[in-house]
Amino acid sequence: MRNFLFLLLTILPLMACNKAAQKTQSEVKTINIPSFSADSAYAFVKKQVDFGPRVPNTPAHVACAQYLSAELKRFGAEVIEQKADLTAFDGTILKAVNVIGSFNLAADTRILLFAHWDSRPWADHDPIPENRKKPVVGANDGGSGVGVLLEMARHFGQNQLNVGVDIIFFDAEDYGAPESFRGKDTENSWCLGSQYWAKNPHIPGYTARYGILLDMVGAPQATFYREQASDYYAGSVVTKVWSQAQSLGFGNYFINQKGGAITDDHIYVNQILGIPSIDIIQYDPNTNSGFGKYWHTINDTMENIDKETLNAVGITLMHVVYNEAP
Ligand code: AHN
Ligand code: ZN
Repeated sequence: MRNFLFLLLTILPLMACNKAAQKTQSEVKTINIPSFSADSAYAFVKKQVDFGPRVPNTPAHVACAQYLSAELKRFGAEVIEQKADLTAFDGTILKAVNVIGSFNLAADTRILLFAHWDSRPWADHDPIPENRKKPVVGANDGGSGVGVLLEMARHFGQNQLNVGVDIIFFDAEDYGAPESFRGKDTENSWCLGSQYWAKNPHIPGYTARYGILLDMVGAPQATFYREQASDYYAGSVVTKVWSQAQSLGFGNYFINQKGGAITDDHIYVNQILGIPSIDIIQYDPNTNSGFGKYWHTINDTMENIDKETLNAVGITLMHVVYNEAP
């Protein structure tokens, strides 16, 4: 009896599939999802790293902003460089630039994709004390999310989308107060670029169906758990992305379990603009920080970027975006 039930349970879905396969070509809605290239995404990460650390108020930072803007334009986006003087926790005025690229501007339904592009001025989690005043190269922390989004943008310009997509590269995310700093409101010393944009969106009244933040999406065998604020504000978006990943065979990267609660750019997009937004962020339960062993160290370099991880995130998000109905 149990065998029979088992057989029935396995055969029934197969029969259902078969029926779908018998549909004529015209009945089946075919969506062509352009093939995300991990090699290309990797090259976009490397290009950023080659400028040097993208620390605000440095020539490398100015040059990289220019590069990001030019690349988005080259891919056919409408680009806005949103400039602002932002005050850091220590009083430093940061010459910040949020780089915004829009595709399919006529579409009312919009998806927001974002990552921070600046790198941290101090590797304050480096195990070697003398490295802690050096800047973070930020191949993973900053570079990886932007690299994946640039590769997606390359396709957005060439393959018709059903929805509008806005890509924002936020500045001044990683200028947050070090743990040694004893001051008030250190929590809000992070994510200055996204806080500014959420209070001053590039289009007054801007909204989107949902937002997806990519943060540290390039480490070998990275694991992405359901970040707690993402689940609170946008649980259905988390489920959409994680199940898409699962069905593409990337369930070893996207773990369908509760992760940490992270202060990141998505918090302000959720709280200030009310756009349900999630954070795809590496979570490694086996490290102290939870962010992997090279986080905020001088070893956050290209040697620790893996194309397989960029591939898993990029292909998953291409499916999510191209499957979105208007
Ligand atoms: C805090 O450490 C408070 N948030 C982590 C956000 C972050 C830093 N992402 C990359 N670098
Ligand atoms: Zn960081």
